[in-house]
Amino acid sequence: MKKLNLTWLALIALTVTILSSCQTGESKEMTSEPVLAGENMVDISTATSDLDLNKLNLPQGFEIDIWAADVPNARSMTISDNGTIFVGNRHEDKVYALVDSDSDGKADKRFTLASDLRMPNGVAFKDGDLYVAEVSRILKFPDIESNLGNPTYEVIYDAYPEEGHHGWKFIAFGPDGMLYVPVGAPCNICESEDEVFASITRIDVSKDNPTPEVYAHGVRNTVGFDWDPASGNLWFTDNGRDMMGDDIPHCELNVAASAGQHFGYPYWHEGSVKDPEFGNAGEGQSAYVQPAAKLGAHVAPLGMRFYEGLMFPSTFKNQIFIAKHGSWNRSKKSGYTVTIAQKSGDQSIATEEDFITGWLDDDSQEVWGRPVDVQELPDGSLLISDDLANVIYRVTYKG
Ligand SMILES: [Ca+2]
Ligand SMILES: [Ca+2]
Repeated sequence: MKKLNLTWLALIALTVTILSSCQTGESKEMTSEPVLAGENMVDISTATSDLDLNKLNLPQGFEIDIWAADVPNARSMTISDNGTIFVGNRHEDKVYALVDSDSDGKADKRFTLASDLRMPNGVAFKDGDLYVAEVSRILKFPDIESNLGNPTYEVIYDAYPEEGHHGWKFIAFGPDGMLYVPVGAPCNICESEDEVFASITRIDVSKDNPTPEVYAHGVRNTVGFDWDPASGNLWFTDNGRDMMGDDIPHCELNVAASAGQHFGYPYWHEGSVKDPEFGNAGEGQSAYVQPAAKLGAHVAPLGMRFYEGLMFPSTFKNQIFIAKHGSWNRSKKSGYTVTIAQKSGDQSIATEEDFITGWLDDDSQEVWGRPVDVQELPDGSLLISDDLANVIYRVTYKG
């Protein structure tokens, strides 16, 4: 017996040694973090939230409910061909996949696809693969739908700036098949020698060694964009500078009709307000693209999408839903709404009105929810992510 025990101990010791050395050797080469099937999934079908949705005001005929509870720091969203919703984080380090497997209008499975990422706010889906933007890296999760329980990723680009200030990203694929990736200004207000700051870049991720190019200049910090289904033009939100008082400058809704345009930052704000510090360093006002709409000062417009569904009344078709995250330093809070911006024909102007209010109590100044992104489901209902309440809402139209 004693001899057998010693043999077993020797075998165990040898196995541990081999495993340790393998792990040490592999960890230098690994670019992905495999998760065993099942370990990364949580059943959220019975997850509940104590939010009082009766506090929210919607137009006649619309209803709002919780689509997914318990989604920590729910930020930007994208949808797969199968209807899986992917959600990024800003203050947390994870990316989630949410699945409504029984099609009852509520998510029931939450997969954690990766952890330990740096502000993985941006998510985009193309040809079966999920792309995630951290601050300086673009990650690709190949064939993600087949690997929700066993996700791996590869780093396809790692040379975006490391600056954390406005470093979190919204990403999306354009009609040209390129991935559009903004790089925010690394400051409240500053002029940078590197043209990649305060820009929207695009990058061809189908290439082996993709290199980004600047598509739009003078964009302080966009955290949401989409392409007009009619014109193909890129529309994007932009967050205005701080420390010029409560009411200027406005945050913006912009249209980029072609590559190479300049949208004013840091020289001009909201199209017509010259920056007191940097204004004289730039061109005259007419050198810069005017915003399509002024959205209010400090309201923090983030996600925006053109509505292409059939569930809502036809007047909503091809109009723009905008999630306003809300002010952080205005003396009286503003934003904390979802709005609808109506285009004026093919022109690059729009008028805006409230679609959902009530997350902010104007009298008490208390806030219980902050909309981040909007995403249409195949049935035409609309999802809204909330990184304060840690939920995703679903808006339906009952008529
Ligand atoms: Ca379900
Ligand atoms: Ca501008």
